[in-house]
Amino acid sequence: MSTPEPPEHENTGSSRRRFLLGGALAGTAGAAALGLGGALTASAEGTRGTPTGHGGHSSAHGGGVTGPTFRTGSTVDHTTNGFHPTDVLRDFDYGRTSRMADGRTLREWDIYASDEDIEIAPGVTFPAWTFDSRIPGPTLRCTEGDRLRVRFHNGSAHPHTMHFHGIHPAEMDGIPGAGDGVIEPGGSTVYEFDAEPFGLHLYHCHVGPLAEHIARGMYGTFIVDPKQGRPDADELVMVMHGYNTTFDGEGNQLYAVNGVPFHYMHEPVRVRRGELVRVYLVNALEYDPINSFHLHGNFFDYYPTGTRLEPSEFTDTIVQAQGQRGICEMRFKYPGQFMFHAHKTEFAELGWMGMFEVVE
Ligand SMILES: [Cu+2]
Repeated sequence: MSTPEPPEHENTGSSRRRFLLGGALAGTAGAAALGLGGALTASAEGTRGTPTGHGGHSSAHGGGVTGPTFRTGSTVDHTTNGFHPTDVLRDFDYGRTSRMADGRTLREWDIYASDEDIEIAPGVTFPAWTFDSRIPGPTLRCTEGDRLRVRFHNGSAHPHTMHFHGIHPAEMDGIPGAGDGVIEPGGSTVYEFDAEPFGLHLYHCHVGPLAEHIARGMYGTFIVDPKQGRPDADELVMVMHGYNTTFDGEGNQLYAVNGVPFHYMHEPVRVRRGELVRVYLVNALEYDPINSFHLHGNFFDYYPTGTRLEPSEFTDTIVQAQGQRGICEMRFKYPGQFMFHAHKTEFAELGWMGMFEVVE
């Protein structure tokens, strides 16, 4: 069976505070956006000549065989950001639970949209629009057949919604013109529906211009566990995405998993040799048609969308278009460090790479 459910999750005060502050912060977002291209350049200049640790040729632009200079070495300020990508990996939000008259489980969440300046590379802040002040938004988790009630509060200066993938009534679809439609700044609504089908899904804002609302950071993982559970495993969430720091809608300048480019190069994902590792892999990347996941030194079972209990493939590389997702299950035979990255090498070199550290 799946890992036992932890005690009831409590929404932190910080989400609420940020909700209240959202309107006040919004005024600075535009100015930050305008300065971002310069900031990225300034960051590269600032690290010119910094040793990169591999002893290879390092060009003036921090490239060469070592890639960007922030791939190794300096990191972002996670405390100021208010979330940490290592914690995001295993942070499952089961909501507040109660029993309904018919015996089913009711799960309730309060989710807050807010505008946040997030440091995505050393010295580079991105004016993000977020769910619960983080990128990606919280991983909402339930069991098939549960009743779900999501109260959405818009503390951002922009209109937003929450659109869930899954099977639900039209008025709960979280798009303009359906149910409460677009939720204006300061407004709120309730999305309520049953959890189906079991599998790995996602949610995201569905307000136009849709590409920008998603690219700004408004997406998260939505896991519906099968009633019978899945075998015990060390479970990890990885949301693939990008940052279009120039806001031109032409591709992305940085790529990441769980909010910060290169993060798992600085802090490898620690797993145990021989233990089943289950990665819930979601592609939320905007502006590029496909993304991919490649694992070194190992193969994995792949369950597309997680809606079947039998894998479709045993492989070391999969591709996902935007909105596609799937479960990767692996066991590491050998200890040591093993890379994982987009096999679109351009994305890897711009941040979408990391390491597993396999320990005994
Ligand atoms: Cu939005």
